[in-house]
Amino acid sequence: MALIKRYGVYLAIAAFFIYTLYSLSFPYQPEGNPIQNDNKDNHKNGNKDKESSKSPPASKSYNWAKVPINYPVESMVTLPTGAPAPLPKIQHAFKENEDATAKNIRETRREEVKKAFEICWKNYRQKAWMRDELSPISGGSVDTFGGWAATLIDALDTLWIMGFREEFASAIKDVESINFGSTPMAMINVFETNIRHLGGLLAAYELSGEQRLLKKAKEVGEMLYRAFDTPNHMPKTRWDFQKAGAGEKQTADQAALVAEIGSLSMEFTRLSQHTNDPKWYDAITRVTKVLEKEQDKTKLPGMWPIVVNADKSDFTLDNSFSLGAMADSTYEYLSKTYALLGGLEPSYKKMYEKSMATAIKHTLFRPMTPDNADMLMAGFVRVDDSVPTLAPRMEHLVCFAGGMLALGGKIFEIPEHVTIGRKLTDTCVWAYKASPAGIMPEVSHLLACANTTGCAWDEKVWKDSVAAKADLGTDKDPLQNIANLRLPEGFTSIEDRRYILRPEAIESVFVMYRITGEQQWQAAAWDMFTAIQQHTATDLGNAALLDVSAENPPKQDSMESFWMGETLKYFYLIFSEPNVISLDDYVFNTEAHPFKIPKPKA
Ligand code: DMJ
Repeated sequence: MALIKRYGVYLAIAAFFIYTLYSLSFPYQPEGNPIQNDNKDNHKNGNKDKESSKSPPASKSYNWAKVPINYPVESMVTLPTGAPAPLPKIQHAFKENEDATAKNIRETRREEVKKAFEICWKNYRQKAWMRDELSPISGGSVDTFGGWAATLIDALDTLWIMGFREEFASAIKDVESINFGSTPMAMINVFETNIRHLGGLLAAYELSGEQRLLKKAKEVGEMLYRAFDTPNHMPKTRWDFQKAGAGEKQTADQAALVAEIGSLSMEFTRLSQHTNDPKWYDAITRVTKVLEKEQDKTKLPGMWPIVVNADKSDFTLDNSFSLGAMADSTYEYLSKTYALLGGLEPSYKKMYEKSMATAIKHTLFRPMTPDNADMLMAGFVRVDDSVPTLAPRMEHLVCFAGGMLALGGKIFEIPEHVTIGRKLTDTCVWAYKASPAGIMPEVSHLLACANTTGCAWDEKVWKDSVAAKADLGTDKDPLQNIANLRLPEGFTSIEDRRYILRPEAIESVFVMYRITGEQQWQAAAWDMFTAIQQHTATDLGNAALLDVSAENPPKQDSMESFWMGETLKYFYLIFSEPNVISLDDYVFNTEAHPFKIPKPKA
């Protein structure tokens, strides 16, 4: 018992520390920030940001392929051999002859998305080239992920898919010049480097066949491989690059976010497949084996908690579970890695089925909304004394789950998952529509029905829940106070009102469209795109928003690389012909980089 108490305190501290780190990477700025609220006064911000825009000095440079390994593995797990098994058909059987009017509308919309991308690309090239991000209001630039041109690498395959072939070709020589052996940053986020840089380079290589990109992917792979050089071969997640480069011994983290441990399998598998070097597949298989071993031992068997002890390979201590932030892509990668391995590694299927059975049972709730729509959302579960309690939380990040379940339902032929995927995606589309800006907030809570089969809208119940939660006290006019909270009907609180150009909602809408062929998803996508463009577009690109519940949301001088790598790519693809990056041929990594699914020989 004393041990449990000690671990409980330790975990709480570790979780708080990690959550703080996570929040710091997406800092909230108050509404009154003049940088955001006075776009006319940009020159001031420009000056300020330009100073901070100077490239910081780079560190010593390491040739990662030659940095000695402290804990070599005794034997290597190799890629499964044999002919890939055929996957069931994923995409809807689209008609060859598209109606002329529908085609015209679709193509016009696709071109609008392309134009938005082009503005961002040109300004990134002109004002922030080789830096991680363009600051879309001031025209400054920042380094957030190693200083290795994150936006350039993240956007490469989007360039290719959108047909900007000259820009693609002319960018390659600059990609070649990126030095992954050196960084001005103290710590490297292994997960982000993996999904953005390694994923981006691999997908751009696959699409173009350009060997120089595979060479760069290998360089990133050599670097990331050193993060696995720990006694138990579990990776460091926030990684001291300099110490590792100097050959210092390292141990895996005692408190790591499960998403940062569990979302390396697609890229590492793919790198081994392309290089015929098994070491990356070996590295990731060691993590997969721990996930498999721990899956039934956690406080919510079937799912893994948000914080895990990688150093002890113990994933059983934390009591928080979610399909959303800090866990998300661990679940996403199960079905997709299965597909990438040609269906030859059954453990990914088993883990998908078990984890989704638990998630469906414990994390889903039906929101109570004025139109009584039959929808679902995935919330946040805490387990105390073996009793799970579900909080009806909604994150923008969790909106990927609709697409994940719909795709998993197709891959593994589980129709119920496709139905649930649709209902989850419906809630995200509804949340966009319900918000005054037409864009859903980053984090909120909804009013949940008592069960997932449904309940009728009750305005009084909603208002009472809002009042109780907000502790509106004994003010004379509690209803006016509710209005001041600026909550759309059905929302009980909004904890984070930002929209930081995230892709998850359009990602699921895109998957639902390709799987069902229903035009309603294109219509929903267009509403989302027009709202996002209306509020986020700047002269130089698109900016994150601070408050989507304001009619004119104030902007933040930030444009993460996933806007061009991921969000705009999904918007473009939903208005493209369905055979462009077909879901029958590709799986997307969690940063929307498409990898080709191996097929059996005809
Ligand atoms: C992206 O980097 C990836 O989609 C990741 O899985 C989650 N966070 C961002 C986008 O919101």
